[in-house]
Amino acid sequence: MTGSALLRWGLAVAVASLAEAARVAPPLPVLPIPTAAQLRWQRREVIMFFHFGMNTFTDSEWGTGREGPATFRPAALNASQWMDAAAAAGVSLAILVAKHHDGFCLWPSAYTEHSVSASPWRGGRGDVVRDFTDAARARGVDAGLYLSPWDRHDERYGREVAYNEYYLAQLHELLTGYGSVSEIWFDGAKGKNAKNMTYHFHEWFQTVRQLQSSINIFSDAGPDVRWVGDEKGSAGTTCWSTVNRSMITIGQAGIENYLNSGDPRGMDWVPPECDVSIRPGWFWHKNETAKNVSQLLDIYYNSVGRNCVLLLNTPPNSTGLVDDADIAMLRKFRAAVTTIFGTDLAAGSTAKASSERGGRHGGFAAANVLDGRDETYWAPTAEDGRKNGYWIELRRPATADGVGGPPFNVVRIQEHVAMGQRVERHVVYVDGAPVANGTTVGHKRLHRLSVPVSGRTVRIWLAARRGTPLVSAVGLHLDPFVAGMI
Ligand code: FUL
Repeated sequence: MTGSALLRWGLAVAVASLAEAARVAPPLPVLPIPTAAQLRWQRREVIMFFHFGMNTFTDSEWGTGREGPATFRPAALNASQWMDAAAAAGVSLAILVAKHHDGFCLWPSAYTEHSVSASPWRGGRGDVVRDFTDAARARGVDAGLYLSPWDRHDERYGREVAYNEYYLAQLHELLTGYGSVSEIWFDGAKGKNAKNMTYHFHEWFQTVRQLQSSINIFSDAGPDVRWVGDEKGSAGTTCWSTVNRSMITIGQAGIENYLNSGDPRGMDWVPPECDVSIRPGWFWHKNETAKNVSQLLDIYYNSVGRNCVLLLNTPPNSTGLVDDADIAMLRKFRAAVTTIFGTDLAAGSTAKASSERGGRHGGFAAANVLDGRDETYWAPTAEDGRKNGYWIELRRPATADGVGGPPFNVVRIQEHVAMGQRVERHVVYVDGAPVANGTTVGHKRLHRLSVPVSGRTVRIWLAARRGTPLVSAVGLHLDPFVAGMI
């Protein structure tokens, strides 16, 4: 063979083997898995709540239902100013309480006279839901709505069919009149002495789905998003996105622990949302003030850092505006989160793992945990776990002193939850010494270390799991607020 013939032959062989090297398929999911809408919701991480209504004017949390509509008179309601608060917090979804337990409707419902239409506000021609949804849309924020099942005003409450029909008619108004609604909140709360009444959740939920196909339905029991079981913004240190919905009765006490931790044997994907107010109350009260940055960061770590979405409430005041001080606090909170997570001290590291599905170039390499994308992930081979167990390790570039990488005190681990939640127990080692351990990981697990550590290698040991673990990210951060540096 001449030299050029040899070259042509060599090229032909190379092209043929390239064509033959079909890609290794992704592993099978571990059921249950999230819907597209649930995944979108999960990736929002922080969303906002606006409690505003009759209680804002009566200095109460639970109105009696006997308040006169004339009491509702915000002098300068401006929903686009509320969106300044949403922008300060950097959220992409905001939920408005359209009707709280007192039954007063913030939109001109055709099915009751107890609404903004009967109030002096804007001569009875105002519609807070309209202002809110318009303002949100104008700022690129998605809108959600809360419609309290418990209604202390309406005389139909207690007459099962009549009230369920009324409630459903209001759902129709809210879900057909205001464009796309991303989340609807069904609150299980009800006073001890309230009339005994069965809510027709099945009818309500199916109607919601018919009217808004990509909405997420929140209640104690989902079906899409569940309550976390407390109002402190704190999930369990073990927190599964899965539960068995059949174990949960909406509004029933005693299920809080189950909701807080979820269920590793759960057949339903219903991840938790942590609702908490920036102030002591859900509604605005003159003498209350916002939590400080360190309290808000604790809440962030205990919610977002434990596989949840944080639903943070900032109540507008009786003028119809969010207090400037609250907006300033949201801005500080956001800035703190950016300070901590805006810099990844794992950047520039190399990654290796106990094995890589399809090899180093098979699409599931260890390096995927460093690429900043949710869609890519590290997957081990199926046989891996039988040998040394599953682990992934970052090797960091040396600092000038050659001793270790820059110090960090937060370790971030993220599972590729689109394929199911798998990790049951994990340990974090720095240069061979354990620095943190925990149970579940889920969409995001944040470990705060009591003191910053340096080190060349960070290894995540996945000690127990349902199926092979799939990890989409590992990050290292320095939180100056923990270390008392700020
Ligand atoms: C609770 C309600 O009773 C509170 O007033 C508030 O709306 C909170 C978000 O849910 O169950």
